[in-house]
Amino acid sequence: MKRYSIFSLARNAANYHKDWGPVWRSPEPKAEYDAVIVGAGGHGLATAYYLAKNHNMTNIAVLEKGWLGGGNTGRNTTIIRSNYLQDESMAIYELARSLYENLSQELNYNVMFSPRGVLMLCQTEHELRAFKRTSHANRLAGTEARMIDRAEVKRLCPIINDRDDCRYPILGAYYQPRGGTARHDAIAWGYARGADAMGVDIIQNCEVVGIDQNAGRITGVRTSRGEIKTTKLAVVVAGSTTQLMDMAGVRMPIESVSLQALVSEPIKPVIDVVVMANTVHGYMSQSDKGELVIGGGADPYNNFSQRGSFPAVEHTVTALVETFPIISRLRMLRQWGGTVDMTGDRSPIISMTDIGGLFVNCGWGTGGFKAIPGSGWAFADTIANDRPHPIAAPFSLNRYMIGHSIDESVAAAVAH
Ligand code: FAD
Ligand code: PYC
Repeated sequence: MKRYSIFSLARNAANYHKDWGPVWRSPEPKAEYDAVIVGAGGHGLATAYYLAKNHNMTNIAVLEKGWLGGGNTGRNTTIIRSNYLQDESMAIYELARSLYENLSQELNYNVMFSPRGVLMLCQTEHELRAFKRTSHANRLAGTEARMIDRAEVKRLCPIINDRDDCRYPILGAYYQPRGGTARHDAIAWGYARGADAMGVDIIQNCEVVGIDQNAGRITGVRTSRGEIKTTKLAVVVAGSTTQLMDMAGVRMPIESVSLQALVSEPIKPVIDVVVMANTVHGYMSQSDKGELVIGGGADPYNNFSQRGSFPAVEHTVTALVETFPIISRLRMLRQWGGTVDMTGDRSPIISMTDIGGLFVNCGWGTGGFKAIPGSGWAFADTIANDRPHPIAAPFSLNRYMIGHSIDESVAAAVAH
């Protein structure tokens, strides 16, 4: 892998990066691979990276219909936390969060992990009780997080409205000090560069249009750039999961909806924690550029739109303004949407299928960015060994057949 010294960085900055080469190759697809991953979002790329790194599988391809990181991975608001309710969830989200801690060193790429702390506000008695319950569960599992009172919320986030005479007064918060954010596209780029350096072919502008099988086993895929043979196929396409799995004849318990977000004009630093206000359906943090990064609930109807809509901005900002009066003075700069893949229990699917060699990783819905390193780790192990990794096992597809749901409708936070 090419490394840059401080001198070459300075030289490149001075000549506008004119001599900076691409950090991953653009190979032509080969006729055959040991494994093919569909989707170059964070989960697909992390899976490729750990397949190569942990399992020595390097004759693999990641096929992406657009550009890598151009799906939800490049559209999300980057909140990282592991304060989920169920044991199965805590295991995978905490594995991911702990891998984030050293990811820049692991990838030799600055992913800007910023453990600035995440506050989940309690603005009703019911929310207070629900988060107390989560806090007990998390502490039992060894996750570092605690309930804090209104005064501490105000100390951590001085711009918050801590008055009593409002519709949703702050009653406290559930605080995970080592939750935070990371740079979203750096996660995609870092994993892509690392996987490419180990020999993985990342092929952009290559849409999968058909899945081939024979006698119940995967034999290959048809793509916009020709046919590719493989006996192991991993579908990791978030909001497009139903269409892809349909090509293999597998019906998925997934609904696709748009989740939108927006940023304000850049301002001086005003908030150095992430705040989620789930009762009013909004959340906010500040980017390194100074923009307030703001989001709300998912669109209330199924759709595949990746655009923002004016009513969503209006709704989200109106909901948040009582808690953060400062935003009434700000201009909103841009907005966008991503197609998220929702399951009924708001937990992901990391699974083998009834078709030999067909694996699927999806259902992360509004909250999969935080899980990328842990999901890639466990999914790669599942693919390499043809059996579910212990952390992935509870998230298999058959939980919907036996009724073992992993209900995370509260922890998933933003409304959906
Ligand atoms: P994606 O990044 O969407 O990648 C899937 C890829 O598959 C895409 O690049 C797509 O082009 C490709 N693809 C689709 N069909 C085909 C095909 N036929 N052939 C080839 N390629 C194909 N999560 C958090 O943890 N914290 C947050 O704060 C957060 N905020 C969010 C805010 C918004 C506005 C949105 C939209 C999402 C948010 N999420 C958040 C959720 C998070 O972004 C996703 O769960 C996560 O990025 C999913 O990653 P992925 O790799 O599975 O999917
Ligand atoms: O999963 O924490 C989360 C989240 C926040 C906003 C969107 N998803």
